Amino acid sequence: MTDVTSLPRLTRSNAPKSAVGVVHLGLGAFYRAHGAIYIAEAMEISGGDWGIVGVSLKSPTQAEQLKPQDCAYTALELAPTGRIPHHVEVVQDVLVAPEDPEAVLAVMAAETTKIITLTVTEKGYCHEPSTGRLNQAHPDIAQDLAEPRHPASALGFLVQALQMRRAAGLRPFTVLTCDNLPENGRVVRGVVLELAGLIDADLAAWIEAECRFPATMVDRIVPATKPEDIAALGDEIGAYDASPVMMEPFRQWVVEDDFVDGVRPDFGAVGVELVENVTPYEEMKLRCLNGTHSTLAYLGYLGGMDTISETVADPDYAAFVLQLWRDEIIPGLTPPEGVDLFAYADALMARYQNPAICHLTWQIAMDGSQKLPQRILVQLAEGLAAGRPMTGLTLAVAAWMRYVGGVDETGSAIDVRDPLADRLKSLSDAGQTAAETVANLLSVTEVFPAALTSNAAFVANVTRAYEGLVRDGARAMVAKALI
Ligand code: CS2
Repeated sequence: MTDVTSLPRLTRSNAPKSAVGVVHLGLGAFYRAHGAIYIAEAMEISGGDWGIVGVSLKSPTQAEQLKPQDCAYTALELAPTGRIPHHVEVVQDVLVAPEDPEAVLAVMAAETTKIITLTVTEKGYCHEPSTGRLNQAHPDIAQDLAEPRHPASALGFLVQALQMRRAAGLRPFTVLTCDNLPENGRVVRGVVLELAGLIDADLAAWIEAECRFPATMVDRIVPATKPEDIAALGDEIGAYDASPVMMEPFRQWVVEDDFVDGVRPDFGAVGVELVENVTPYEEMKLRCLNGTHSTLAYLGYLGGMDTISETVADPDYAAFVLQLWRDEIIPGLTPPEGVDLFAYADALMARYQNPAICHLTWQIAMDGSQKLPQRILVQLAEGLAAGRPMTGLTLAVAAWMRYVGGVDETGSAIDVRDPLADRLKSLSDAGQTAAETVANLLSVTEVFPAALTSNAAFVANVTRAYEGLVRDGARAMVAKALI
């Protein structure tokens, strides 16, 4: 294989840059493989000034990688049958918020900017998942409140930019969240209004009346890019792309059609589903896909599997997931109109099996304290209340508990990435017995709803599952769970 850095650097074509209409907060691989591509295609078909300025809220890495190639990049579609590189030029610039917050605010407040898209991950909303309220003790929110003109969080930037637009007599922008949260539009609206209200009550009233926060459901599997992906792509395209994105062929975007003054790219032309109510799509995707993804991530990782495709290649794990959909997840869902949930689940299995996608169980296992509530715990509590046994999702919770204990089945340390990692580890270590460890972890009220912690049968079952994982290991527990 050629030394990829010796190849010419990837660059833009001679096509003129499009004018900027979108600012994206939290530029990462997912958005570059999903929203950015839909927007690029919508512009190709129907025109419009929808170029994107990407903003990194913390790290300069994306800017360092993309700027030397004038923000062009490759989105590599990985099908079981072959690889298709797509050259993408929709990103016009990348800003790093801590380096130049004024530039970020200036572009967000520019009259030409109509939409702010966001992928800041679950924790970026600085809210308490169980209540949806703003976490005012969060250090970034404390900074936003202390110095609203020098914000730290995505919410702080939204509020200050809206303040600037209002002062300049401009219309607000649409805030389009693309994170995997239930009712994501309502969540971001709630925390923006709460933060704005603490800074300026009139501003909050204006945002409430004029701004729009459509809910969305986003879907595309985008595994993290590895150095070997960059090297292999170099051979294929004859250029060095320091920041390509890897993606499966499948994609879906369901968007509530509620934009400020109705102004948006021609999403309908490129397959975005514009609907009145996203909730049934969101629940289907969060529970069927993300719920089983997290389940496979913890049980797979503990079982020694590196990727999702490797995990579902094991017949017991595959049967276990099919059983989860059939007995625990689908019975709790109301399907979106015209959708057959069993066909949806079958298609998901094929996506998981795609051997071209190396999606690490470790990657999906990240930030479990922020993901578990909406992916697993809500449906678990609902299923138990409806009288279903829910033993599979209970095993998934026990696997998360075992995982955050930080030691795998061979005795090696697990690199647990989670905003609560230290606290979870101490709680786990403080337990002298399995029952104590489980009880300690269940006491984390930001994660576990009272409906579960007050359910004695659930507590006994999750404790038994945890003991089984410690004693027999994940593979044995998955096999035992099959009916
Ligand atoms: C995954 C998601 O990392 C994770 O937690 O479950 O990123 C998943 O791949 C996407 O939501 C698929 O749309």
